Amino acid sequence: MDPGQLVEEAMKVKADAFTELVNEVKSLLAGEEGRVGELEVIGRLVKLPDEGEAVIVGDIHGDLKSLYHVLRDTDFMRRAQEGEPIYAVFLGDYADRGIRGPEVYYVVLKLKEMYPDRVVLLRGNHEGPSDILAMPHDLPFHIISKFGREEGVRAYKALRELWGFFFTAALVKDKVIMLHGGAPTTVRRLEDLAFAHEKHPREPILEEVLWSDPEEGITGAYPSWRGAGKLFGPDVTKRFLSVVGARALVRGHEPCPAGYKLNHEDLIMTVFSRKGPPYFNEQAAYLWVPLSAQVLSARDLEKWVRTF
Ligand SMILES: [Mn+2]
Repeated sequence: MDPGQLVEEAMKVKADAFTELVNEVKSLLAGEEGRVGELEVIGRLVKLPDEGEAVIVGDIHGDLKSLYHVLRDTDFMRRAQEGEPIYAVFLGDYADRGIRGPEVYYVVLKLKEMYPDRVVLLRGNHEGPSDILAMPHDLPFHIISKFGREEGVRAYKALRELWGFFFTAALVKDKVIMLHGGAPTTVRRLEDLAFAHEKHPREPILEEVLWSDPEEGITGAYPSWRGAGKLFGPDVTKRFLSVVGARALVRGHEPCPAGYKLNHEDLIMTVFSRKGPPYFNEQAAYLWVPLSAQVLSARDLEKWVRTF
């Protein structure tokens, strides 16, 4: 199958097949622990090897066209099919604020089903726990428009259950930590991150991973204007990177006019992979990076950024 066929399938899919796919991927993710191909799964943290290449995709927010562009540009499906060591890491926020949320879900879940040891689906704040739902949340509207009320509600409920199985973070040891929002303030060891989902809401780790944003010129962390998560300073980033054993933090969550940006003395790279309203970024971006590349800071990733 090629990306064009997959997108066509996503447009035509019936409610039953959609919900069945969601449930299949849920079982698949629930069973991922320990070795999954070359991946190593601990709780809801996944470690990638330091060979092969990774396509790292930021927020898509229902922009099926941009997702199609990334798949076509990288030839990800053919490469994965032929057993090339290529990985796709999605940084979360698949739906809301764009009209093709259900279709985007269909595509990424189908990729996970077809290439389970090559696709990593991270959790964004739009896939958060039910006590901190992101707004605006227009996914239910688009699902019901596509499938009708009764079957749409069933499909939506299945998706809500699926979110709890998405990964919190992905790590390439000594190089890059990938997550949706920001560096949590209270992580003392890697396991705190790996099992953040079990500690929510007693501890704020998962909330901060999904919701936080880097802020320049501050020390420590402050409450966020978003109403969840924090605004954190470079000292928090440095401490977090040393605790998890990485040199750069790659995250999505914030729209960037150029599709990507650097923060905190080049320790953080934000990638935003969607275009169109309600955002005003002229370019979108994703990363296509050899996992063997030397990474001493996020600046070393800049040459692997692809804008469109
Ligand atoms: Mn977000």
